[in-house]
Amino acid sequence: SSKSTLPYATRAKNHLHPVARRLFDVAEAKKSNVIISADMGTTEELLKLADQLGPYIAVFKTHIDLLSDLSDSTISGLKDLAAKHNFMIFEDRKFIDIGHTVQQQYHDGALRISEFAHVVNASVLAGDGIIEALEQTMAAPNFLYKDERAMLILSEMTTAGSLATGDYTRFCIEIAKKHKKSVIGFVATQALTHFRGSEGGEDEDFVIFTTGVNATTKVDSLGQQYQTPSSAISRGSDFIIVGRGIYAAPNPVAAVKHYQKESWDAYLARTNQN
Ligand code: UP6
Repeated sequence: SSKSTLPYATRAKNHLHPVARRLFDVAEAKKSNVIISADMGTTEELLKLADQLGPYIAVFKTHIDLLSDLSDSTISGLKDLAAKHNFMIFEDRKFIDIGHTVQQQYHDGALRISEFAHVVNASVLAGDGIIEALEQTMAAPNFLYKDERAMLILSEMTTAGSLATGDYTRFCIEIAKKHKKSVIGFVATQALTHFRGSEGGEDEDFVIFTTGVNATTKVDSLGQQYQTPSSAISRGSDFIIVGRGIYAAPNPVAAVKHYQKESWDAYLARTNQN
């Protein structure tokens, strides 16, 4: 089969990377493979959403630069809620620059991403130097969060006309294979194993985070394209990322429970557990 049919618990035991192990452990413990895309404009809204939805999600995804009032209390509030509800944090920064610059953007700087985000993502348009640079920072002997940080390569995008396809996506896989110390997987619309050919290694277990998920809507007015939770999971996504489908619903808690159930059921079906 071209996508993982193993339970999260098994993958948690076998994975080489501590951050991937923790992701799978959290999913299994909470019976959730849902990531909320918390695209809020203020700290108050962000923390309120994290506290409300925390029990039902595996990961809280931020765009920390959307906040008009980012401060110490944003970062400490997020970290406290992550501990309270046992979720991980993914900063969807989409790093894309020369190595020297992304190191500064990741660590310290205005956004202090390395302090709060267990997972970040990067674009490899400029080659694998960006991955080497972020890996260097994550692995530095004096880095406070050593072994608690990892990254995903943005290997496909959900917008109409995306250029991240075909050979570009294939290149992302090659880079990921060479950087297993820091790269645990991809942001993609599906499992990427079909790109790898027959040699696709059994020792590889890339985690797939999938954006562009909505149970009721197909597109937005700016090129976004959606698939449903069960479509994403059945095509090999491990964690679905939902923004407006949950936070803009009349009742976000009811919505997150709906997404949690649909995508967990799809996971059980894919892994033959039901
Ligand atoms: N995102 C995408 N598509 C991509 C990459 N990232 O939608 O290819 C991000 C967006 C947003 C979230 O930046 O934070 O995922 C999707 O939000 P939505 O569910 O409200 O459309």
